[in-house]
Amino acid sequence: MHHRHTSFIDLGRLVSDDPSVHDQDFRFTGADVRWFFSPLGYLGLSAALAGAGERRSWALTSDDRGTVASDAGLPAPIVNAPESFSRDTTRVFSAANSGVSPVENPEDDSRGVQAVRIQGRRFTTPLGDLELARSRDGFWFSLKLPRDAAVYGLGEKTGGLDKRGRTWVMWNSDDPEHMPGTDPLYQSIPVAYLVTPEKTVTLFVDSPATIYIDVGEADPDRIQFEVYDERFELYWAEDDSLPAAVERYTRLTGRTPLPPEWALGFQQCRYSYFPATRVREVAERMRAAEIPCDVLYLDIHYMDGYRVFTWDAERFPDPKDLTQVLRRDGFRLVTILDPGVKRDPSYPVYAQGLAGDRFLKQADGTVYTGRVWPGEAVFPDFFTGVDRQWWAEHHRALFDAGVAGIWNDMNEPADFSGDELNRRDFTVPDSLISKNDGTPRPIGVLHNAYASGMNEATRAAFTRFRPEERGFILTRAGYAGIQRHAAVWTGDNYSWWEHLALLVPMLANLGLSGVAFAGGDAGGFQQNADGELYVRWIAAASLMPFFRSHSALDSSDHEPWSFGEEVLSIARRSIGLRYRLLPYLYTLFEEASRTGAPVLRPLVWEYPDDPRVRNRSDSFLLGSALLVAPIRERGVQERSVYLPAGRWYDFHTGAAIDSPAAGSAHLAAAPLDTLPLYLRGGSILPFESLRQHTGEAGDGVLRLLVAPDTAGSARGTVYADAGEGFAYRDGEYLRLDARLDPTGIIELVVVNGTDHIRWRELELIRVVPHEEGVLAIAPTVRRELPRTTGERITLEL
Ligand code: MIG
Repeated sequence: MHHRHTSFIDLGRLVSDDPSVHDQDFRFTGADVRWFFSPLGYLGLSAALAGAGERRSWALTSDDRGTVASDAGLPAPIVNAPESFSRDTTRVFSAANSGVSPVENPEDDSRGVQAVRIQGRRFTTPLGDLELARSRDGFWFSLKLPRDAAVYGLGEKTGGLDKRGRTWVMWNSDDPEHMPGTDPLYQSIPVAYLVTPEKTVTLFVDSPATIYIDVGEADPDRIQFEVYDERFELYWAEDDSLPAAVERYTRLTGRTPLPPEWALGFQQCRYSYFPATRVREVAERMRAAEIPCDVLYLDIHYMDGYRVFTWDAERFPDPKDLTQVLRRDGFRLVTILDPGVKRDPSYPVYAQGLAGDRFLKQADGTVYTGRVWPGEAVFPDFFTGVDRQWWAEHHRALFDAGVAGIWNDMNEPADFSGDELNRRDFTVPDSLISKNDGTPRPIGVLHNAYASGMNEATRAAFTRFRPEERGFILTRAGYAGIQRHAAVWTGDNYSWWEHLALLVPMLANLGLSGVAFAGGDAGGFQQNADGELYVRWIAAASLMPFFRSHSALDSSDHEPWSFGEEVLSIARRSIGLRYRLLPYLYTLFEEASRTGAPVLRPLVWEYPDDPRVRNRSDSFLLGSALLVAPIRERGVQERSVYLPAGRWYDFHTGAAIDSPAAGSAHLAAAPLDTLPLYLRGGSILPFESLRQHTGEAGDGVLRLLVAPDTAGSARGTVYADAGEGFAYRDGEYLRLDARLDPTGIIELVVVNGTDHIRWRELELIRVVPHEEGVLAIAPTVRRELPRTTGERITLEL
């Protein structure tokens, strides 16, 4: 990756300032600067070094690429001609360097303090001021960062919810030993939301090269970007709210497609389950122990000598038989894939790839050989369409065997021959060349999109071999827009309480960055969980979008039964709660696929005016109705839970808690078997009977838990369909809106009806205090489920 350098070049003279020649676009010596309006309402800045060609954007959806010219009746993107500016700035401001002029401290000191002189152009735009300069390998720009703005987004980052006060790096890195403060990690999503109570400003920088983003670190009043690329596009928009900004951003970069319902079930993984008999044992044990579960994983040991798209004939003599046996018992099998292809002339994937010129090369034209699990390995050129198609074709070996989903690992890409100590360089050399669909480019400027190309290829494989299925892909690395192709897991965490706590802000910001379908290895990947950590983690992860338990090769077992009877029975209840709430979760995923709204939300999403939630990530919201407050410390049996204004119901007792306008902290009892969980007054929550996997029919009853607010009103919605396939696109789905008014009348409206759902009856339950929890109470009203479009029913509750 690019390490930060200190040379900045004057952007140069305007080559021509005749406005009739360049309109609002400027050509400087050395760079072209172009303004554009995106049809989605972004003001765009496109900056390119002279001679930099067009390039494919890995972030954007294909139908959102168009731009309209500034003369289409839209305001001028800049208010006056660009002015020159020159300023000295220290890279990091600290007590140690305060008062030290940059000139006295021109190079790195031991703490990384640098002094740089930036000379460039300042533009005044309708959205604020922007400073732009050329750097040796790309561009630097900065914008005003209001003091009262919180900064969210930036994808998969460590740290708190608000990313202020630090410089973050975009560079996909494999760091299996990462700490709660490590940066960068596996994903690079360069979108930032500057949020004040009045408005949200979105800044999205479209470049898959190294980007440093200084969020008010060197200068608390500026957000600064250094892009190590010959060109980038900045998308800049202003919205009234964070949800509106995320809706706009996900219209630009795409949304998480509706997953098959089974992918929302519990998933059990291990590095590695083998041989086939062991996998069957795990499946049988799940059923015997009554742990609801839909998915088992095969990690790298299923392959023949770590050759991708092969099976180890001894460990898995009949993979098709295995998937069929598992399937009869309600399990899907997901297999891992790595990009590295073993360098072995007798291995067809390698031989054909070599013959077809499918691998990354060195500048001298020879194929690059690195080192991954199979030993010497070569790396497919995922930036090139025909090579992606070639990769997709090889999935036949897995799909023919009945594999249901693909897990793409190591796709930063990790390369063991890189620098083991500096994980940013634990990847292929930047100088490798990609054919890049006919415009060869060094990998160093495409790096962050490598995994996006791989996952796009996997999508193509589903389209090719499983056209009737929605497909399930899980990826470790990715770039902006990755949500269109794959779910994301957060890589190699540890069985540490700190990593459990970290998941909340990390997943919240991933969700705001477009990735609704995300989760972290429950129980922790590295090292050994004890029963307490495991059970607390399972409780929290049960209510996170992607729910998979995993553990490393050299760790002890992390299955629900690995920690004794007490843990097993608590885990059974936690996982069971997820299954009972699947109608709600599925409704949230449908919303995410349509609007981009995250499934896991920071409190600030729902309570933008509450200053006490602006940087709060000790709890989260699942959709808008449930507040989850995980236990994130050892030995703790209670915790403080902040409840924003309004009525809340303790999910375990039904007790109502009224939080005043300013919000209030509430002391929650949290013995080992209790996750502090609150239902928001004013919501109507869909749930159903317990199933052991999503292939079961259940008892045929859809239940709505009605939780009135202080005024006695509530509303909610249910989306349901066949759970797999695409018939929903032709109207085969149920959308039911429910509304309780203060007189106690509940109105149900079938916005869209279908018969192709698993419920026949509807039960309405009004939340009342009950010592066994709000789901335990007797039905208030039970009747046939309305499922004809336009049907409207009123009932007294
Ligand atoms: O370098 O395939 O993050 O989930 O179990 C380790 C073995 C490679 C890293 C993944 C992890 C997976 C492991 N992989």
